[in-house]
Amino acid sequence: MRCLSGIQPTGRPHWGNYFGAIRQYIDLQEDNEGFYFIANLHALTTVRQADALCENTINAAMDLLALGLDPKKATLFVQSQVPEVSELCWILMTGTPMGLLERCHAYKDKKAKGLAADAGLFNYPVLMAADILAYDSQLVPVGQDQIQHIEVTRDLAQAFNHHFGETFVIPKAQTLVHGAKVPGTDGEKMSKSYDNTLPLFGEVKKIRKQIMRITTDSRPMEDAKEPEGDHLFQLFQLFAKQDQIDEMAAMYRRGGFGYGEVKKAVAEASEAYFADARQRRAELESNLDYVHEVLRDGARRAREAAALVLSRAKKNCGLQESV
Ligand code: AQP
Repeated sequence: MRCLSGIQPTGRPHWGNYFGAIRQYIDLQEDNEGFYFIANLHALTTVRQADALCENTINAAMDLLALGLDPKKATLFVQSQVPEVSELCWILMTGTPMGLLERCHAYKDKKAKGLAADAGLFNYPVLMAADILAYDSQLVPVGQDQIQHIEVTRDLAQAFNHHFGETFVIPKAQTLVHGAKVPGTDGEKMSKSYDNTLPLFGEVKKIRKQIMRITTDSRPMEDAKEPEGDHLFQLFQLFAKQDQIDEMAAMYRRGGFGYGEVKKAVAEASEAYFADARQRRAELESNLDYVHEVLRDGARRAREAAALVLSRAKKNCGLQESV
């Protein structure tokens, strides 16, 4: 199956990005054809410093490689290095109803907060549709927050196919049961813009402090607590094995424990879980030529695939290559 997904270079990746999406990329690369990209065109709507965007982009590539994305099994590339996608975006935009985009949550939420939204944010779902459709993607592994955007992709592809004839493959989203919506330190969805993230990489001591600051309820220690619905328990679940999860759930139900104990368990489990990736990340930092080579090769392969779909779309809608 052909799989595709992207991650924005808007800052350091967090547990939500990994357990919602990146872990799926790594699993899927074994038996599928994967295209994974650093979404720098999307990030340009929020990162407005050129140096920072460049640095974040290469950092995101190192993060994915360190976490286990294998360039021999999957194609890793930078979005802006495939200009075919931007051309396809325009073609899709010509048939996109305004109402469809007005209903999209990224834009709606920003408007609701009274923040200024630009055309880039408004049209974000169309560029995302182009990203997905340009590679004939069948499966899009993502977190729950992206489901609506994939529905938009499906709508746009179906409308185009209906109007101009069979052109695009209709993709499906895939989310995981544990990980579709990872909570942040305040219990809301973990998100860079809510400032409640726990990063994958960075100073261990600093991350431990952030874990110790996770908000909890103020019920007395001796009270029994329900594990389900408790965001600290949900974070523990991401790292622990089933017998450890069962043990922790029983401890919650018995009561008589402190949340500090759970936080310590989360810190230890997460440090052990990401230790190898941390080591690989340090090695990649001193091998930047390799990272650039992977991205160059990835862009070449991605362009080849996207050019085929763009040419099909242009032919079908009457934009002949030669007249
Ligand atoms: N909390 C989350 N739980 C599960 N999955 C998540 N994803 C993001 N947050 C969670 C998934 O990570 C992938 C990459 O997403 P992105 O690069 O678009 O990152 P993002 O959504 O911009 O991350 P943030 O932190 O939420 O940034 P802002 O605040 O800018 O929106 C996607 O598959 C996403 O579903």
